[in-house]
Amino acid sequence: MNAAQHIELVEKYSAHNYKPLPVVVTRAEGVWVEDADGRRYMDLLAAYSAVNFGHRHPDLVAAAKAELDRVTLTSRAFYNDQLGPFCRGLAELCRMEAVLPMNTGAEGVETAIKTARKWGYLKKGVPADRAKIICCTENFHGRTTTIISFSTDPQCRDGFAPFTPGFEIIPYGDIAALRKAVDAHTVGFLVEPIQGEAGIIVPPDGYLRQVRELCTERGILMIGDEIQSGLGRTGKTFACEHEGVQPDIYILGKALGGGIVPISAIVTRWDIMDVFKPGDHGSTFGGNPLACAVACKVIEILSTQKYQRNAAELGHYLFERLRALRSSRIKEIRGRGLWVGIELHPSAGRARPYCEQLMQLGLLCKDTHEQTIRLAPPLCITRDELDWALERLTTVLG
Ligand code: IF1
Repeated sequence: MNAAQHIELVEKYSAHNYKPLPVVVTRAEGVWVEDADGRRYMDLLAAYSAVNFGHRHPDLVAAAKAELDRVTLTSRAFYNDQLGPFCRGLAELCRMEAVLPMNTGAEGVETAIKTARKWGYLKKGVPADRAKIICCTENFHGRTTTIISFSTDPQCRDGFAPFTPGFEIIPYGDIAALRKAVDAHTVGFLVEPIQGEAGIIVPPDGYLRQVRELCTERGILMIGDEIQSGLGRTGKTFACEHEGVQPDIYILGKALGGGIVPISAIVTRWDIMDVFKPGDHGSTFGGNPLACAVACKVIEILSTQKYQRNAAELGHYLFERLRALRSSRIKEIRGRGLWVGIELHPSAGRARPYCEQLMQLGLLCKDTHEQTIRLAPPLCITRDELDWALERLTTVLG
């Protein structure tokens, strides 16, 4: 089948959450993907930062293949030989003590919510059923019914009520609003260190440090959703590191599975994780040997700092070149490392047509919130490949 036939088949049988670009990927390697009509594109979305180390990273594929020949899934009713090394490696990477593996990012967020609530009741003495978690406007933490209960995006919420109570929304980046919202029933503050879906929104300098101090002072858990911002994307292993901050709970996902298998996790200290007794929580695939084998290799790669360094160096170069465009169409260029949001002036029109033009020139990127073009290449991108992309970005946006 050609691309048009594939698209027709998908449209006939599958709903999806947004209108994809008309590209049917059949092969992928590094930063490059090939479509059903044999066209080649550079992937500047990296599956929303799930493909941080490039498509089909050879070491990750090899780890998956080796495990496929041994064992792929056992229940958590007994152990497997990949789970321990994975949990140790991830705890050490996060400078924490305890890991609870799940599968999707949303499951990781749900697990963090359950952890914070139970910690509030057992350790903080919050009255039963009264736990409150504070979140931010324009947040994106996944699409389960509880998570969209605290979304401020009507499209994420419309038609899915009734919603889960126990959440309060405050403006992102506003430490005074957080100070005002914390009360005796507050158990946690769930925050993206940089907001992804909202358009790569970097908070004011010092915000994360102030959040850390306030959470410590008021005895609430700082819950860092690093599912998209983490694992090298911003030029450091975690986005919180840019302010020298460690949250009480990390939520990780996406790139943890190398873009090969879904795996997510919460990572924290035992004085928080020990609120769970065996049987309190779990999942069929959580901690499965195949995903853990790949994730172990991801953690090994991250420990070299190779991709964090590349994201920092080429991210700085990318920003410099984009800012040099001095394009009347561009209102703001935001982000950190190899994670960029290019917000267009309303007068320039919506971002989608620019993404379609870029696609015609061989670049795949995604618009968000109408006016912003998101760039998030795999962190393995070379300077020559980035120059290839910048030539095309200059043609379309210059
Ligand atoms: C879609 C957005 C990005 C996330 C953060 C949790 C999750 C995500 C910070 C949930 C997932 C994905 C989901 C995908 C598109 C994409 C996305 F546009 F939705 F918002 F990346 F910005 N926390 N983000 O970014 O993880 O359950 O998907 O594994 O749903 O449209 P998941």
